[in-house]
Amino acid sequence: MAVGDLVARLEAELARDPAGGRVTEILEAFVSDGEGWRPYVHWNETRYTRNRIARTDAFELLLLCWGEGQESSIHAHEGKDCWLAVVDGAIEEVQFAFPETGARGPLEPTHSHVLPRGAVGYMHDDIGLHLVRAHGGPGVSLHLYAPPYDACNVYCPDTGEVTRIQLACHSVDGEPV
Ligand code: CSS
Ligand code: FE2
Repeated sequence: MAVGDLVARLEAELARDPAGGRVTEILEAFVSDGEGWRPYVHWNETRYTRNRIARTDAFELLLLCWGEGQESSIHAHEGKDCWLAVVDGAIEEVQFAFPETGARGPLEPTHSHVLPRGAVGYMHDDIGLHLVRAHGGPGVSLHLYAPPYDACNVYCPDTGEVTRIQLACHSVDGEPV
C-alpha cells in the first residue's frame, strides 16, 4: 500500500468514525504490504526522530525512528488518541499511572510489553502514561495522533514532576527541517 493510500484511508476512517474503530486494521494492512514508509526514515545519533508524513485538522501521521538505546520521556497525550504500528525492529512500551495530585516520588511501571514488527498498539490518557523505546536494536514505528497536537506533558521518573515540551519534527514529507 502506498503512503498516499494509507493517508486517504485514515482520512476517510476518521471522518466516518472519529473514534477510529478501523484504524488498527488499516495500519496492520499497511505494515503487511510493503515498505512505503522507507523514504521517511531519518536517524539521529542522540535522540529518536519524528518525521511527519501527513497532517490534517483530524490527525498527524509520523514515522518515529528509534536508534538502539533511544527512548522517549514518560509522557501523556493531551487527551488525544495515539496509535503506534511497528514497521521495523521491535519497540517496547512501558506504561505508568498518572501520579496522584500533590504526590512526589518515583513513578512505578504498571505494565510493559514488547511490540514486534507488525504489531499495533493504542494509547490514551484514560489508560495512563507511557514511555516508548527501541528493543534489541534500532526500531521504526508509525504513529497516528488524532487530533494532532504540538506540545505535551512529560513526567520526571524520579519525582513525577511535570514539564511541558514542544514536539518538533526532524523531517516533513521526507525532507529534513
Ligand atoms: N508521543 C511521542 C512518541 S511515543 S507515542 C512523540 O510524539 O514523540
Ligand atoms: Fe506516546
